[in-house]
Amino acid sequence: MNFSQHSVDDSQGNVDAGRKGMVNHSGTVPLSRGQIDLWKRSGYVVIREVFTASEVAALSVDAWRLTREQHLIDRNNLRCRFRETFDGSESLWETFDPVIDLSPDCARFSGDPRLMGILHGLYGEPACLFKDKLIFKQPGTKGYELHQDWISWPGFPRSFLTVLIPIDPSTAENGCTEVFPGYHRQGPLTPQDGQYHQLPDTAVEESRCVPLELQPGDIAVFDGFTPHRSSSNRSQSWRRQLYLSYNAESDGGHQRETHYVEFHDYLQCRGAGPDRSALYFR
Ligand SMILES: O=C(O)CCC(=O)C(=O)O
Repeated sequence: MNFSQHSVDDSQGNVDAGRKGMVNHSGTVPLSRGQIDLWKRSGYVVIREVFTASEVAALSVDAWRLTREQHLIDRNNLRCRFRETFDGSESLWETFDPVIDLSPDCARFSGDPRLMGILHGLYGEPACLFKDKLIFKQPGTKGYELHQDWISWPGFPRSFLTVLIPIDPSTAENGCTEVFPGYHRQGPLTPQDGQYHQLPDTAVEESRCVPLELQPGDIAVFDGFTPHRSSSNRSQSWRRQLYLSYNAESDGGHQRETHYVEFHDYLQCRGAGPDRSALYFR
C-alpha cells in the first residue's frame, strides 16, 4: 500500500504498508502524523495498491453481473440514475445508489478491514458507512459539474467523506473525478437551504485541479466539502467506480438506513409533476 498525494506530497507521505506487511492484526494502517496532517490540509488523499488484482477482478465480475439486472434498471426506480450524453442522444443508465444490498462484493469492500483501518487513521476514530453507489459511466455520458457533496439537511454529518474504488482504470479520457485541494476548510460554499447546488467555476482556481487518475487496487479519499467534478467519458469503455461514503462514529453513528429514507423522500419531492407517483424503490 502506497500512500501519496501526488508528486507534491510524495516526499513527505509515502508508506508501503501492503507490500511491507505493515497492516496490523486489527487491520489498522499506521498512518503517520504527517500523512494525517496532509489529509487535513488538502481534503483528499490517494493511496496506491490497497487491494489486490484478484480482489478487484472479483468486484469487476460482480459489477458486470449488475448491468444484466434489467428488471432494476428503470427510470422510475429511485435506485437508478441516468445521465445525459454529450452527443445529445437519449440519456443512459449510470448509477445504482445504493448498491451493497445488490452486490456481495461491493458489500465486502465497504467493510474491508484495510479500508476501515485507513479511515480510522484519518478520523482518529471508527468510521460508519453512510452511503454506497456504483457509477458505471458508460462511454458517451457526461460528467458532473463542480459541487461539494455535503448538503445542509438537518444532522447531515460534517465528517462525511467518500472513498473512490476504481474497478477500471480511471483516466482523464474516461472522465476521472477531479478534486480541488484545500477548499474543504471553508466549509459549505453554497446557500445552506437543503438543496443541491452546483458551484460556479469561479469558486475555485483552475490551476489547483487534481485529476484522480487511479488504477484498480488504488483508492482515493476526499472530504464532503472538497469541490469536485468530472468530464464526459470520451473513451470506448465503461468507467466503473465504487463510491463509498462514511461519517465518523461520534458524528451520528450508524445512519445509513435513515439517510436512504431521507434521500428517497428528497428524490420524490424533487420529481414533482404527474410522474411522481410512478416512482418506486426496488
Ligand atoms: O463520476 C464522477 O467522477 C463524479 C461523481 C460525483 O461527483 C458524485 O457522485 O458526487
